[in-house]
Parts: sequence; C-alpha cells; structure tokens
Amino acid sequence: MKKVTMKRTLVALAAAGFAVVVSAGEDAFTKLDADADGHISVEESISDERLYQGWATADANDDGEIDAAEFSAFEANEAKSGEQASHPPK
Ligand SMILES: [Ca+2]
Ligand SMILES: [Ca+2]
Repeated sequence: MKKVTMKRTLVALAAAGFAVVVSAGEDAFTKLDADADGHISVEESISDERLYQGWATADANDDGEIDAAEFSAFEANEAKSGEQASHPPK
C-alpha cells in the first residue's frame, strides 16, 4: 500500500516539475509584474537582480517600464551572454 502511494506521489511531482520548466519563461514575467499591469517597473525589477542591474539595457525604449517584448529580448540576450561566459573564446 505504502509503495503505491509513494510511486503516485513521485509521478505527480515529476509532472508538476515538467510543467514548471515548460512555462518558466512566461512565469518569470508574470511573477515580476507584481501588480499585473503588463509592465515591470523599476520597483518590481528589484526582486530580479539580473534585471535590476541590466535595467538600462532591458528598457530598450527608455519609457521607465519593461514590457513583455523587452523582457523576452533581455532574457534572450542574457542567455546568449551566459553561453559566451561559460564557453570563452580561445
Ligand atoms: Ca507592474
Ligand atoms: Ca520600456
């Protein structure tokens, strides 16, 4: 009996983990957008140090807020520079 319950729990956890990974990109924006107005303000960006530090880069149109497009561009850029950092040119 106990073994079956355990197995079911593991399957449920694995499924939940998969769902989290798949939706991580959109989730990040939604989580940062604390007041859900569709933009990330400077105050909201403080919880993401990468975004806060890279604010000037992320806010491409310099309107003081980061929209979904700017956020995904920033994320893509970060992923790229992360790759370069882990594989430095010889
Ligand atoms: Ca907001
Ligand atoms: Ca902007």
